[in-house]
Amino acid sequence: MRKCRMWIAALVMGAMIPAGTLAADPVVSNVRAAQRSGTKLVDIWYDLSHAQSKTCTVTVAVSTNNGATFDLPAGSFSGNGFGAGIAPGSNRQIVWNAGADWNGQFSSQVRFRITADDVTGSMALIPAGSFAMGDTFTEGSSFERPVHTVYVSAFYMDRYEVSRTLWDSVAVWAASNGYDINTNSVSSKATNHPVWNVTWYEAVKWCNARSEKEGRTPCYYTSAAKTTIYKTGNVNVANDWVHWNANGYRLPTEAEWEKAARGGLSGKRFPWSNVDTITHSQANYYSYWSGGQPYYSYDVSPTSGYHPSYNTGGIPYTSPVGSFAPNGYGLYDMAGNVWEWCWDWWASGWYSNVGATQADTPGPTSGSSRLLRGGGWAGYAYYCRSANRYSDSPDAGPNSVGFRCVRR
Ligand SMILES: [Ca+2]
Repeated sequence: MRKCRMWIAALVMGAMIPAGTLAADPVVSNVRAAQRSGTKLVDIWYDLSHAQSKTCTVTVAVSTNNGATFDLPAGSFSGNGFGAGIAPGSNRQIVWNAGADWNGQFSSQVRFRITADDVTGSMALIPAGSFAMGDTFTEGSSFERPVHTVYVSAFYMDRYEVSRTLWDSVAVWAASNGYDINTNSVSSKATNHPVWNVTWYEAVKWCNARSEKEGRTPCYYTSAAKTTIYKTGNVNVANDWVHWNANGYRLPTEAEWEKAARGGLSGKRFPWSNVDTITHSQANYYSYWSGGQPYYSYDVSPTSGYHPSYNTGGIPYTSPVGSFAPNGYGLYDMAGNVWEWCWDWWASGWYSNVGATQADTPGPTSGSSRLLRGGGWAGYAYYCRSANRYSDSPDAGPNSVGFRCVRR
């Protein structure tokens, strides 16, 4: 008979320093870990240095196979050495609640990878973890339910919708490097406004061009063999034609988008934390009124119709990207301004499918339209809810749809 054993043996691996580390990159060293006696908590310590003394965002990945892959969907981390704003120094501490993530397990093959990132620019780190996806208010369409738990690995997301300036900076390169997109492929109201008139196909090709321009590995290919980079035409790239773990840019999956929009909060209607209502000081949307008052109880705009500050100069009434306060992850315009293309095929009953709860789910394997999220300048408050789902044909380029990118 097998005796009761310690449920886990926590061992250690050293710091993960990415290939091509630059002199100014943060350095993690002296990683140690041990299970706290009598508990299901694991203490992880490390030293952090940075040539320019920058604070870093620190994340943890867990391997259960001696570091071959970091396969455990763990997200229950805390401590003064975890998360954003970690200052360089010795003996930074992370506490892993392994009982929450991996209860009852025993292994001598556990390894931890500590990553410190000093990125403070145009992308925000969305930490790994599970979240409740869907309509917790039971007020949206039936396809926003059931609410289900999804684990999403850590990723970076553009803080802003892709602006005309950003589009052009990549599109100039793309046009001379084999892509059939260019600076004239899309429309915009001004250089600091989001692009629109962008199809799903164009957005995906632009992601690849942005990757190649920066020397990153593209994510999208024209077959499962992943030998030919997707650069031209309208190709319905399949889930298994995507190099999901490449370091290049791609569209967010629907699950990534909703986790990011919620900003680390749960059970909130919108991306902000203080209230479950929306008004024009928070987002660029259309306040739909009926009988002299807003139609939706959670819409508290004092004026009906389009956003009064941006209802000028002909449609679309977009606003400059980042015109409103960011959410808890530092992301702007996750409600309103332009709808944002996501990766996934649309399927109305998807949330009842077992695949919807798979870690890092890429969504259905087939369909005829692709997901849109977040509402837009012409959309009602209803569509700005973080749980709302919409879709359009991938070859459509409406005047209220744009996108933003994510990457590993
Ligand atoms: Ca938006």
